[in-house]
Amino acid sequence: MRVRESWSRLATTASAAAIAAASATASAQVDLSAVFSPPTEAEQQAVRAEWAARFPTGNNWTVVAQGPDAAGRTVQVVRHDIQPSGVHYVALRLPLGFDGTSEYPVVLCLHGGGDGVSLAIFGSYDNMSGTGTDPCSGREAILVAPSYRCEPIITGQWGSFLSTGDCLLTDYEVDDVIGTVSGVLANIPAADEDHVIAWGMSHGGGVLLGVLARDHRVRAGIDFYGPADVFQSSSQAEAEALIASGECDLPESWRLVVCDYVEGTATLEETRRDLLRHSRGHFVDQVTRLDVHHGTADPLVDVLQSQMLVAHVTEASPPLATFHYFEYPGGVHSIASLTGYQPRFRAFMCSALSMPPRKLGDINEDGAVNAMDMTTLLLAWGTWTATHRADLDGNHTVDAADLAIMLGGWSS
Ligand SMILES: [Ca+2]
Ligand SMILES: [Ca+2]
Repeated sequence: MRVRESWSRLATTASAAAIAAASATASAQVDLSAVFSPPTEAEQQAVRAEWAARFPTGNNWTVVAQGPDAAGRTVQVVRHDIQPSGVHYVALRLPLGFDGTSEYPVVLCLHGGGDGVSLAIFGSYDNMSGTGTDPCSGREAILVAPSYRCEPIITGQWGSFLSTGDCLLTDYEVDDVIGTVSGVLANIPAADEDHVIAWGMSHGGGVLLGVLARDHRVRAGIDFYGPADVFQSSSQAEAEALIASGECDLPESWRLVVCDYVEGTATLEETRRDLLRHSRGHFVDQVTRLDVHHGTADPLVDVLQSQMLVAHVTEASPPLATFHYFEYPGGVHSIASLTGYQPRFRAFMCSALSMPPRKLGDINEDGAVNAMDMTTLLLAWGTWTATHRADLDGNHTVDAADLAIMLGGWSS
C-alpha cells in the first residue's frame, strides 16, 4: 500500500490536460475496463458492511491549547483518542460570548489535500457564510475542523499538532470525522445534536460524502468539487494514461490504488473495493440534505464525478429531502473561481441551521412519519447488514424493533 502525499504536488505535476494528452497514446497499451466497470450490488453491500463495523468514538477529550481570535471568539485545539489510529487532533472555534449555557449548531469544516489544516479555515467559513452578519443565519455555530490521520493541525501561536495513524491510502479520514462528531457531542453539552452540518472541499468534499453516508447525526452537507464516483470513463482514461506513462507514484488515493493493481500488489477485488470506498456517490441513498458545487474546468477532480453524483441522487430511494447541484462554466479547483457561489452557500446554511429537530421514524426527514417512511423501512427489512436510515435503533438490522419505533411516532 502506498503512502499518501499532498494534492498540491499533484497539481504541479499532473493536470488533467497533461493526462488526457498522454492518454491519446496510452489507451492502446492498457485496458482497465475490468477495474472500472460499474460496481455490483454485492460489492456495495460489502462496503456498507465494512463501514458499519467501523464507527469510532473519541475518548480522553482534552483541550491542549486555547486562546481568543482577533474577534474575541475562543479557539481551541483538542486532543482525543480514536481507535485504532491513536491520537487525533481537532481545532474548534466557539461562538462569540459562548458560556456553555445555550445550544449552538455544529459546523464541520473539512479541508482538502494531505497537508493538514490551519486555523485559517475558520476565516474561510466566515467569508463563505457571512456568519454573524447574515440575517437568516441568526446565531453562530461551533466550528469544528478535524485533522485527518497522519496530518497536523497548524496554528501560528501554538505550533503544530500531528495526529497519529498510518499514512495509508484508505477512506479512514471519514472515520476520523465520525470520531470527532462523537467527541464533540459527548464533551460539549452546548453542541446541538439536531444541527450537525458539514461542508468540505476537494478531498474534504469526498470525505463529506462519506460522512453523510455513514453518520446520520450529520444531517446536511455542502460538497465543493469532491471526488464522488471514479467508476466512469474519464477516471479510467486518466488511470490508463498514468500507467502507460510510468507515473504511478503520483499522489492522490484512487489513482494509486490502480497502480497497486497493475503492479500486482492488489487483486482486482481489492482494487475495486478500494475504488468503491472512494466513490461515495453510490451510497447517496443514505444522505438527507446535500448541495454540490463544481467547476466545469476543474483540472484535478473532473466535473463528471459530480455529474455522476447527480445521477445517483436521481435514482436514490428514498429521495433526498433537499438536493441542489450547481455547475460553474470555466470554474476550476478553487472556491473563488465558482462565481456566484456565496448566496447559494448562505441559503443552504440558513436552511440547515434552522431545520426542525429530527423526528424519530421520519426516515426521509419530510416532517411526517407516514407511509413513505414505512415503504423505505420495508424495502430494507431483514436483508440489511450495515448502517441504514431505517435502522432506527442502530443495531445494523432493520426488523420489528425498528417498525415498533416507527409506529410509536406515527403521525398520519
Ligand atoms: Ca417522513
Ligand atoms: Ca434495527
